[in-house]
Amino acid sequence: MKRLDTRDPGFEADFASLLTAREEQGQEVHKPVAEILASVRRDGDATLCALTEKFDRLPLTPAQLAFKADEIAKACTQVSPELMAALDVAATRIESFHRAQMPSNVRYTDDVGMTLGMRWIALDAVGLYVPGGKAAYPSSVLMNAIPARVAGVQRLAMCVPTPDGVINPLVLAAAHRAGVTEIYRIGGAQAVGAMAFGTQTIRPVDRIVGPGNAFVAEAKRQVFGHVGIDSIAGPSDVVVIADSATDPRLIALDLLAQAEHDELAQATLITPDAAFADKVTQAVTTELKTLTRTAIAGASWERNGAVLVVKDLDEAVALANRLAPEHLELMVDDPEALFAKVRHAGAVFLGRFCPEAVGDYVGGPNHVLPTSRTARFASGLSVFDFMKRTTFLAGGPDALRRIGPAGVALAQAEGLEAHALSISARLDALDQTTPNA
Ligand code: HSO
Ligand code: ZN
Repeated sequence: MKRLDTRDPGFEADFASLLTAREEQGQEVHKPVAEILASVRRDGDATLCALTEKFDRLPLTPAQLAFKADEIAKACTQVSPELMAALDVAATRIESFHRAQMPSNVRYTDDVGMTLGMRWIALDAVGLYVPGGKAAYPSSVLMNAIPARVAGVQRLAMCVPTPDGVINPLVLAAAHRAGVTEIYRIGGAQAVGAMAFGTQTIRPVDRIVGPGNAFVAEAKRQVFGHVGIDSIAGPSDVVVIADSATDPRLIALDLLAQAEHDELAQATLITPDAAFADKVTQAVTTELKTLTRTAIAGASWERNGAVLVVKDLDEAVALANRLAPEHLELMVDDPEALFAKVRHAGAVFLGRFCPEAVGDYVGGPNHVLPTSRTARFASGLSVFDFMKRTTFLAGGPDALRRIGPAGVALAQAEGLEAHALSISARLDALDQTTPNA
């Protein structure tokens, strides 16, 4: 953990090192991924079955690639009623928040008599990648799938690898609750290829979303352009701004909730109170001892953790804006006053009783958020990721008379004669039919 004080002369240099992105371990994956994608494109299901046997030790026929309805129903019965109820609380809240996001179409008639507008239309088909094993978060299935369905996407295909045939039933239950329409037991670059290009049994989709390992991320990069993709997530981070009135243990737990995700995760405390900073640091050490994921959380805190002591809360928000965190907690008396000054953050959590973990599961806003300081220009997943806009223009003779000549002039200036004639020929026709107009 790094501890910095804005009053120290070396502060700017040390802070700059916090801003530099944490690099993922370099893995040369471009070539193997390109080969897998080419093979899926060429041999379809045969490649999917062969690679699933190779990587997941699971021999399948093409007919077994998709989970059957009764397998999904059975998974739901394996989940405890309490957990099914919790899933429902989360899903219901995520659904209503994303429904509130739905945009309105634009349509108006202007002073020259043209009608202009923009219509939002859902994508036809979306593919959702869900990692296997311990990285499979049922909450992320809800966060990716529900906005797509709310946006109006009719076909939502999901791929999840099942190493040795093992699947977390809660992942299937979450997919079922979220309205996923097809689920395939495949993973890796081959799953991304199948969704992008289609195979004999899997129809292609228009956009692929969801987190994955280095191979999945690279596969998404390589199919981009042929289909849309979501942004490629880096390691997760949180900035907590806290004054001394919060229990230091609660703040320590918020930092550790981030740290336990991954050794590369980054948790940062910003506080105007140096003694409080000491207490939180001690509490982190104490709590770390009892966590099940001590090794991961400890490594993250050790390598990427930071405590910044500032002169006041205004300076705290200014630094948070420079860090452009994925998550920002405002654990202070008047969080709204600070929030007014926040410009760069993926998601903000206001108030001492509103920790990020609530937002990870049951808050309602999406937990798929811009990482690695991309909150400077990017936003979390939303219904907009599953829709596109079509603009339109409607006009008659009067409007063409008013604005057509300017179009002709610009077309001539660009040397595009057919463009100019396309407009001027219509103006001529109007002159002939209504010579006195
Ligand atoms: N904090 C993660 C999401 C998550 N947390 C899933 C728990 N499960 C990235 O926003
Ligand atoms: Zn989390």
